[in-house]
Amino acid sequence: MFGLVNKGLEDMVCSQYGEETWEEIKSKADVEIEAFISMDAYPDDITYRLVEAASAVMEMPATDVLEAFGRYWILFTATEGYGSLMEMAGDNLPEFLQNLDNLHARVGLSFPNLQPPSFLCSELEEESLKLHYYSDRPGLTPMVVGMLKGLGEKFNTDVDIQLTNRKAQGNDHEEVSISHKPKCPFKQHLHRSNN
Ligand code: 1DX
Repeated sequence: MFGLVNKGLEDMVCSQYGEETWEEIKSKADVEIEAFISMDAYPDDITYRLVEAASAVMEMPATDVLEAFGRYWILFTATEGYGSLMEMAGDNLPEFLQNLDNLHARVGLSFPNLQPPSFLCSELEEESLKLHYYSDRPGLTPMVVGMLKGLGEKFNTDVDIQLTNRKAQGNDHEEVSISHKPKCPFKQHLHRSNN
């Protein structure tokens, strides 16, 4: 995965636990890279090892690390130069989710070895939708759940997430049922002036 992902994990750990903890995690993961470069591609294995080591050092399940990181990613990308990329994808949750493949296609123009997942929306209703998440990478659904919660925060929207049809149960992709309700419709756009 692109270094931006590993840097995001580093940023989250350092902000909550400090740099010593991050060094301990890298050491435990047998990762000898001093500084990740956002726009360089690294083996996925590095990211998985860092998450496993973070889980051990922070004494929390790897799924919790992934979910916390997914949530963090929404803020992190906005402050790492991808704020306008995120703004362009929409100003409410359903619009953003329907534009995620476009967002990845845009990044893929500059970085052809991006391996983006694919997100499809169905059963679009006023306050609910079904999200279909297709990925070649195993085990990252908790990160996507965290990203959905982070988007809820970004758009001042209450979000309820149910994993309805799992890959682990033989489905070829993950299906997520999402209920969403703006906390205050008139304030929904405040995030634009806040960052
Ligand atoms: F719900 O693969 C909200 O390396 C969501 O299954 C989900 O293949 C927002 F460094 C720049 C760069 C680069 C910008 F310059 C990525 F190259 C991408 C910024 C997406 C914001 C996908 C990261 C593929 C790396 C993947 C989980 C799970 C998608 C990570 C989150 C908005 C992004 O992201 C899986 C790779 C960006 C960039 C966003 C992703 C790769 C997402 C979301 N993905 C790289």
